[in-house]
Amino acid sequence: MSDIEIPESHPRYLSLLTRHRIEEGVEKGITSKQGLIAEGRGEAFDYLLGEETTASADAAERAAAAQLLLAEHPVLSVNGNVAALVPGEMVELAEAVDADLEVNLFNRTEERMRAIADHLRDHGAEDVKGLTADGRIPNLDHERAKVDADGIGAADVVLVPLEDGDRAEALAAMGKVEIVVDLNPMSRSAQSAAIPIVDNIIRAVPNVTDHARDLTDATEEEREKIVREFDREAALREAEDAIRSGELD
Ligand code: PTJ
Repeated sequence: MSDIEIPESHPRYLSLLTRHRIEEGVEKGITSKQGLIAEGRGEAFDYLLGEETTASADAAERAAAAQLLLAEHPVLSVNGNVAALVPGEMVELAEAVDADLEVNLFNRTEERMRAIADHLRDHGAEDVKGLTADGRIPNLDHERAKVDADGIGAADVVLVPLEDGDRAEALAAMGKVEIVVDLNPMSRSAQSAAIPIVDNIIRAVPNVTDHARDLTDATEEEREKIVREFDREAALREAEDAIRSGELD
């Protein structure tokens, strides 16, 4: 048993756990009501992908780990869904790749910003960025453009899970190397990413951390080779093919 009263052997365990966490996120003021809708959309794609990490998603997760380890200033962006679903896992990933955590919301309110920062601290985060909001993403309206100048503003590599398409495109246009986690390979976020991870965030984040730990002793050349050999077009195509054909690898 985990944090819900359902045995882990239940065939829909992961889906039920995910729903439970999102519901709890809304109750705690962390997740927006729109987050419930986003989760439903994600679940539909996950169902079509067999609710497991495909070989191509695993390759993207390894490339993401290598890219984060190569970065000068990596930042992991956290929204209301991510905070509800994988708070401790995001803190662990930040530690494994020495990245900053920054709260960055589509529907920004000061209350939710604070609640999410507190929630991350409760899960072991020491420093949480996002509340200073002294930087801007160009070409977005005021509230949606806010970032920390020394966080996402100064980052060279950004992990943006479950991101809105406009903001994903605007961040990519700023020249950031963008790693996106999104179960919809056709979304503008996935399409604008240097490394699109088409997988459930619940599986993706711990797997990126495992790869990062595995690559701790790898040389810079080895990490660069993994990033270079990752084929984003093929990853997107394979995910879309799996969804459309119903044939999983
Ligand atoms: O907390 P906020 O205010 O920043 O808002 C967050 C949401 C997610 C509500 C906001 O960014 C939003 O509306 O996003 P969209 O446009 O609905 O996009 C979310 C994308 O994430 C969709 O393509 C979903 O398929 C995908 N998604 C949903 N749940 C998961 C997921 N991808 C991976 N894992 C999931 N669990």
